[in-house]
Amino acid sequence: MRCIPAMKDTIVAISTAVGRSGIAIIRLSGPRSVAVARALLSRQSGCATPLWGCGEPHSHHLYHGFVLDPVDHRLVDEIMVSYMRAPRSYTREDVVEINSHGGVLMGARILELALSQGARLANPGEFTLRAFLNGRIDLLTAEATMDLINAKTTRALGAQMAALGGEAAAVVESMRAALVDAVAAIEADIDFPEEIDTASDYSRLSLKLRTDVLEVAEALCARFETGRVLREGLSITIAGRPNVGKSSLMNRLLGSERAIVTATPGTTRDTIEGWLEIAGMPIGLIDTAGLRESADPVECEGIRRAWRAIESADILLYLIDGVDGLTEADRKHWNRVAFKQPIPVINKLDLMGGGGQRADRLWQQLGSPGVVIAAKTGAGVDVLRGAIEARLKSQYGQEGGYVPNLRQKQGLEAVACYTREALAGIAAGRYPETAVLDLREAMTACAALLGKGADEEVLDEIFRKFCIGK
Ligand SMILES: Nc1nc2c(ncn2[C@@H]2O[C@H](COP(=O)(O)OP(=O)(O)O)[C@@H](O)[C@H]2O)c(=O)[nH]1
Ligand SMILES: [Mg+2]
Repeated sequence: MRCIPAMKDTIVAISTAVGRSGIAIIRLSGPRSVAVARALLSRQSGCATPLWGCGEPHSHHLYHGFVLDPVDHRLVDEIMVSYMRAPRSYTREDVVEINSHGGVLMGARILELALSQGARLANPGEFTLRAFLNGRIDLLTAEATMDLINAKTTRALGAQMAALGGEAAAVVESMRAALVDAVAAIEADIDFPEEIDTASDYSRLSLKLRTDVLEVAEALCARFETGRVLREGLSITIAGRPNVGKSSLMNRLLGSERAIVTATPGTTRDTIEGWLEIAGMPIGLIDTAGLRESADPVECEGIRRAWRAIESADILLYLIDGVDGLTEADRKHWNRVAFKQPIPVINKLDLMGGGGQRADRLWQQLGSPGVVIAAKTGAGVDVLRGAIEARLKSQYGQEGGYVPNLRQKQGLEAVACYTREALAGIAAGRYPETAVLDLREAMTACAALLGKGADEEVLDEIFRKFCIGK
């Protein structure tokens, strides 16, 4: 386990690199940030003339200068540099940020020079950890920072921005406040029972606990699944007999020639995956080997993998060749995949005379309407995209708002569980002392969500997943 490091030292990391030739940012945080930077910075490129003299540089001010090697005064890079005096910085420590224009290699050289001046390489997430330990952000916001960096899609971005904007912390704070109120009221009743109209007060208190704590926690837990989908993406598998156009559809949806398309049945031997975004969600699209009886061991393995991809799919597209119509094999497969509630898709519309009528007959046979496309020409593919989008929305919930991660969901479950327990106790007329104990546990769970009193192990687990430089 990594220990939470002492914050006395000054840390440095190269944090952002836009492409190989883009701008790298070297960020220093800690009491010696200015001293370390001062040793490297020069006003002139040809000879060492201190950029910052011996006084303190202006805070929140952008300087132009050069980095020179402090040993031989050779020019390393032309830079822009800023200083953010504590506590008005990301970490609440003295922060210096050097924008290197010379790209990643130059950035790495500046990082090395900073290390030679006594800075220490930052651990993953250590800047954000310091921001948290110094009380600038709560744990929910810290986690949102990380999820933001990892966000693959605009919708994931929106959810994390909600947490970053303090929405998550505000919700948890308000649950905690409601719990504190309830505990205070019950304790007052225990201490001065004669002053309270117990029956009506307890029913009002229970109602408030139910709406302001229990239902809020439960609703957030329910959003966890959406969060999983946003973070990890979900899978759409395309399945069907050989040669119905699965690989053509894959390529069409991805907008690239990802899978090999030929007129030879059995071309796709393995599952092939590509990524796309629909309705702001990351989707792993999986093309599979055509389902049929085969004696070829390689193809058999491919078909076994196809079934596995079908079983683990979040959404299944079952593709039917519109020219062949529904074959006996299709019926068998359709029955076998029915538990997945697949979206049936008829392909090769361009080759179907009287396409509409034939499709209607097919939907009747399947007992489920679907989408008619021509993967080859792209006809109907937008309609299919729309059908997938509708399915995503009905299965994975509404847009926007804060979505908890696994740690947060477990914390919210604890809040809900203890609150439920307290409510049951109150309803059953048990000793109010036991309800207080339960509500205090729920309060502790809220505090833990915000990172209050979090122990080293918990913090270590959370910040280990950050990238270096954040
Ligand atoms: N005319 C027509 N041909 C198609 C269409 N979709 C696929 N094909 C052809 O059908 C054959 C098999 O396609 P492919 O995508 O490899 O099918 P898979 O075996 O299911 O992956 C290829 O020759 C494709 O060009 C379509 O919409 N219209
Ligand atoms: Mg194929």
